[in-house]
Amino acid sequence: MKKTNTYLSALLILVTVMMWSAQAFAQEKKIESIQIKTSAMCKQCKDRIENGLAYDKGVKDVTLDVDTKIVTIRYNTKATNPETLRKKISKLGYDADTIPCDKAAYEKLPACCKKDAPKH
Ligand SMILES: [Cu+2]
Repeated sequence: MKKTNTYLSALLILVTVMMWSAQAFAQEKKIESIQIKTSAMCKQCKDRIENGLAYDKGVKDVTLDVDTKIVTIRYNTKATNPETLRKKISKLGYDADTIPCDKAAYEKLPACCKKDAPKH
């Protein structure tokens, strides 16, 4: 009888440990990278978008390439998602893939950052 109890306790501990690690695994951060096409025109746009996103929930880092207008964002999939990130870019006044720029935010951009500005 005593032996059975010891065996059961050991089994119980094992199961508990397994459940803990399963939980820990589920909570583990998952970092993904996404590339979003924006309507950025210049260095100012780059700063505006990078600074605008850098401190957003779940964002690990943001890099915008002015030549290709593509912003690369590394983010925690548990804290944010591509749709939220695109909407945020739109709110900053820029197109983000299929989401058009927020009109009011776009109007506030300096002339050199407007989509019809000459390349500079
Ligand atoms: Cu600009």
